[in-house]
Amino acid sequence: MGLWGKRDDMVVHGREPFNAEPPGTALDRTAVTPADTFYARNHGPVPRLDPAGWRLTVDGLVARPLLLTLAGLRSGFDATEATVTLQCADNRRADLTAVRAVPGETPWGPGALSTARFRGVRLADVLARAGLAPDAAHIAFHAPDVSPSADPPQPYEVSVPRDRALAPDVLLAWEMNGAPLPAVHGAPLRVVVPGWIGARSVKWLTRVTARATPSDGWFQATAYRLPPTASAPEGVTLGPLPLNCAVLTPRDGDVVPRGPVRVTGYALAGEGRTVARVEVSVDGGRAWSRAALEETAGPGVWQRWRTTLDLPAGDVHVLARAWDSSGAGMPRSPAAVWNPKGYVTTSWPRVLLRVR
Ligand SMILES: Nc1nc2c(c(=O)[nH]1)N[C@H]1C(S)=C(S)[C@@H](COP(=O)(O)O)O[C@H]1N2
Ligand SMILES: [Mo]
Repeated sequence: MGLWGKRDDMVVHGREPFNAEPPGTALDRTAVTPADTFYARNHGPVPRLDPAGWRLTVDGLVARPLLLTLAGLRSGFDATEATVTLQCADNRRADLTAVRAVPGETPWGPGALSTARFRGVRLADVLARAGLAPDAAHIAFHAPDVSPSADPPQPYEVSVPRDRALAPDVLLAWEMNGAPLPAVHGAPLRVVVPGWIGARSVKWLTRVTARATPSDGWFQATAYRLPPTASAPEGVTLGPLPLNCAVLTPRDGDVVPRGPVRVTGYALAGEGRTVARVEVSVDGGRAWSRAALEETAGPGVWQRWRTTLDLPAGDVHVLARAWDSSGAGMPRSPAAVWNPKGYVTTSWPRVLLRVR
């Protein structure tokens, strides 16, 4: 077993803070990702919180501030369970760094996403108990892990707008795949915001604060933003995820034998949507064939796809593209979505296979 209970063949981008993604061959195997295979994205050292001494504070613009124990959360609210795909804004950054360097940021492959069954309570129920004030427009999530990469170094804190926080799919979860949350995934309690960048799903949650404005923490105000453009002079705070797809096996650069080759991958539509169609091309995008797509487990949950391609000898580029249930497709070129931090890659994936 590797670091933090992960499988030995994880692609480890950093040991401290611990950042790792599963290889495509492992991610591809099951619709729900086992805990030892689930990607890990951390900005600081993993805190070890004692579940017995842990408390959740709910404060800010509320009528009745709360101080909750884990037992109080479990017994005081209705528990619910959901299958959720988490995807980091860093997923597939390697495809952008191939266009132009993204200095200082890890070139994640297509494995910075995973799917689990989460069990917990609805954030909306907890906020209802506290009594949200009318001017509470944002809900901030605070954790004790101090990130040395933040400027200045500070604990992890981000927020989501009130409407998103109150939707019934946003959970405060203590269980993942039927077991207590592992330390590296946020024990004893984490936020789960389906369909939004993983950065909003705060681990090791200790405080929920209702505010009039977004969190002014570095991870909200500075990181996980797209820089200003002519049409968005303030920059854009990342929230909902766009449609994405990737090839998982074979891997980019693999040598494969001639003849039929099984190619697999995934597609993921954003919040509230499902994937309608995935297509694959081996001739640079002139001819396309439809891949077999796994049935959806619900909006925003990844769907795996597979196809068998008869490849000629030589170097072959496999391209993939997807459409979601609203009819939206993906931009072809990674250059079209390149940004200085390399966030939210959504262009057609392209892998090179050396057919011998
Ligand atoms: N407290 C805290 N929460 C956090 C982070 C963190 O560094 N600290 N990383 C965020 C990011 S960027 C992502 S993508 C997800 C990753 O969750 P995972 O490690 O369980 O896969 O957690 C989010 N929650
Ligand atoms: Mo992330």
